[in-house]
Amino acid sequence: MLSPQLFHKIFGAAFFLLACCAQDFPSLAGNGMEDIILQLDYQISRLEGVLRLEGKITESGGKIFATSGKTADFYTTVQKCEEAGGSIATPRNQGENAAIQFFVKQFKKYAYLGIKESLLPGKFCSLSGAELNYTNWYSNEPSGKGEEECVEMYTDGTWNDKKCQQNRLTVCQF
Ligand code: MMA
Ligand code: CA
Repeated sequence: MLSPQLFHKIFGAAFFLLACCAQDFPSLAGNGMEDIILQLDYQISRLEGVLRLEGKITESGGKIFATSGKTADFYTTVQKCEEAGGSIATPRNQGENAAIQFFVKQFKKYAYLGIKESLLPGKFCSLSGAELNYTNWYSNEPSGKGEEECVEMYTDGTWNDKKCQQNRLTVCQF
């Protein structure tokens, strides 16, 4: 959760940025709430532009995926993503799957997904426990029969059930 301190800092930074930006665009420099929102929107899209250019974020249907470029086991990945205010990447459709696959190809490293085996071996659910509406298993996967509780994404975007202790690319969603 966003602590009041962090919230205050973010707003402080936002107003600082607003003041800077208003100098560059005097016509937009007003005191109204609409101007403030416009300025914030402008600053956010610039930051997103930089991150996209650097290959650090992708987007699908309003969801943003991001990587640190580092590898970690499944539980560390879940923790790192939560510490960043997001969650481990969990594709809900082909578009989101492709947005995650971009990093897997770019870094040539498989990534863990936010999907785990349920109490029924061979049945996989999202981390919230919800049924999967979309899957993209590699042929003859899942194959672990209760021995491979996590799911990794291959370079071609397909999925494999896998033990959770491997080092895989950290990809989070926001
Ligand atoms: C490995 C492991 C499994 C996967 C098979 C596919 C031998 O086990 O990655 O999760 O299903 O390879 O051959
Ligand atoms: Ca497997």
